[in-house]
Amino acid sequence: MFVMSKKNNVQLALAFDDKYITPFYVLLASLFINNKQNEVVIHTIVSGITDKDKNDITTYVQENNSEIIFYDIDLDYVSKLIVPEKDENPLTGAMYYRLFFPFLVPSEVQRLLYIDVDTLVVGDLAGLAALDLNGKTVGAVTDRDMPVRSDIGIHSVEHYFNSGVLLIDIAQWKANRISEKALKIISEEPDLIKGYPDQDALNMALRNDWYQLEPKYNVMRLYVPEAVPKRGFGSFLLDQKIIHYNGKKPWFSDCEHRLRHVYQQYARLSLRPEASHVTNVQLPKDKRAKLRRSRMIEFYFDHPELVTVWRRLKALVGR
Ligand SMILES: [Mn+2]
Repeated sequence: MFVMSKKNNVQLALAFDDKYITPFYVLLASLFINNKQNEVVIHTIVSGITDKDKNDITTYVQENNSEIIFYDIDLDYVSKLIVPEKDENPLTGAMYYRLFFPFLVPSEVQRLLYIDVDTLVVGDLAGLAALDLNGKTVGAVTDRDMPVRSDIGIHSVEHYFNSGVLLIDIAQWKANRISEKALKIISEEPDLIKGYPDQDALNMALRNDWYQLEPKYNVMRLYVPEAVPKRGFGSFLLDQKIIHYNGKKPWFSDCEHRLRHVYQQYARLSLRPEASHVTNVQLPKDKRAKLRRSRMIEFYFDHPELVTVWRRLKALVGR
């Protein structure tokens, strides 16, 4: 007799404001396409969208056999927290929403997987949701893009994590008062914040208390092997779980993430196919040159036959 196996349960947390509703839809498309075998519950904090938007989202989630819960937080409180200006990657107060989930989710939720909405879920998340954290409060991936922060006791690149994917042990997070500590740093010691405020503060609050996840759970710009040609990405992607467009976003022409085209693919499969459009960005001269250089390197790796041509040319010239 065929017995239906019990579906694996994945408790996800997503937070965004109205500026990110389109990438949110693209993320949902990628999530549902790759997690049909799981029972997915989506815990959501959102601001600036209409009730109709919420209804549309709920309908879409239910059509995909999943559940979504919206939570309200004190937006006045959040609006008082600092939001540093970063011209290349504009920040909003929504980055702080992640700190509130542990107090909002139902008590039966023990494990919560928070992911940014500038991500795509390209694999099955069941394994991650059930991963052993070796007694640590969160699981996260090292962020190699950030400078070493010896001033806050983080002496190696390895020991600073990216806050875009956080596997959270709820009970331990609450017991160790991680949100309280992070919020205190943000509001009382703003001089310690050098990079992304939520991420810096969480790295301080969770120092030596996070479990290093494999890069496939948060595939940032620097984690994509440059030398893999684009046509070889199919097999590379099979092993990845979450792509994170940290830095420049894939809907802008100056995105440097090697997997930016994957966003366009999922956008076309989403309820917002127009999201596959890439907006052209006018860059200052120096940045234009830098981007052109990085595109040329990609072109070189995408066309391995060029290597042969290049060698032959050099041989002809005789040097
Ligand atoms: Mn992000």
